[in-house]
Amino acid sequence: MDDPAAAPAPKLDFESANIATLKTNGAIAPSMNNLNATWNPNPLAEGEQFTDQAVTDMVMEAVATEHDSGSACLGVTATAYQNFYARNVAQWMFQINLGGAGLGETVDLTDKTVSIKAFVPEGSKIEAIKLVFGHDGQESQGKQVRFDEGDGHQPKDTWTTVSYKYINKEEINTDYTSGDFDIGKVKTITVIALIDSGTANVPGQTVYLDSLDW
Ligand SMILES: [Ca+2]
Repeated sequence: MDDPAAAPAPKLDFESANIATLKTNGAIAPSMNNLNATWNPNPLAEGEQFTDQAVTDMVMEAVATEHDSGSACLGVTATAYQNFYARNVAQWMFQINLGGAGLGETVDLTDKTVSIKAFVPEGSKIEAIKLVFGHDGQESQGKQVRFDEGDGHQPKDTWTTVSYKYINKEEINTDYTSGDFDIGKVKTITVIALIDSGTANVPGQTVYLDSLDW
């Protein structure tokens, strides 16, 4: 039955019925990408090396106590590791593979505003979330949506829209876009959860996600 009062369903509604399948087929997974992190507390001891694994302990599970769409959401919990390139940032990265999620092997996101709903629990150390589009080793990073204290920052413990619309690599709404990135060929959408005063690894950082759309 069509309900004209109901909001249209998002392209990907995380629900108890689909999260296990999305995990099994790799449609949702930790993202290693190229934002390398260290497993070790900082500073590194002499002779210690950074590894290339940005996420090692990610748990992805259906959560029925919170949702933006449907009746459940996806809880993602992982240790936020110190960013190799930005030493005052700790983060974890979670990837949605669009093909595995049934949204298309390569997706043209030209002129599309891609959004996901995020819920950062009160007490979480996560201070910001952003979206990254990727394909074939290329990426375009959106701007952070901030959840720490201060003017214009989003509150925790409520559903908040995190979105990114790519314009071009020079635009101020991208944090970084690689040289051969093509918005017409997007294969992955990555969610980065950041602790921007994090100078060491921070375990057990959860964000609830729901309602990917564009
Ligand atoms: Ca849902």
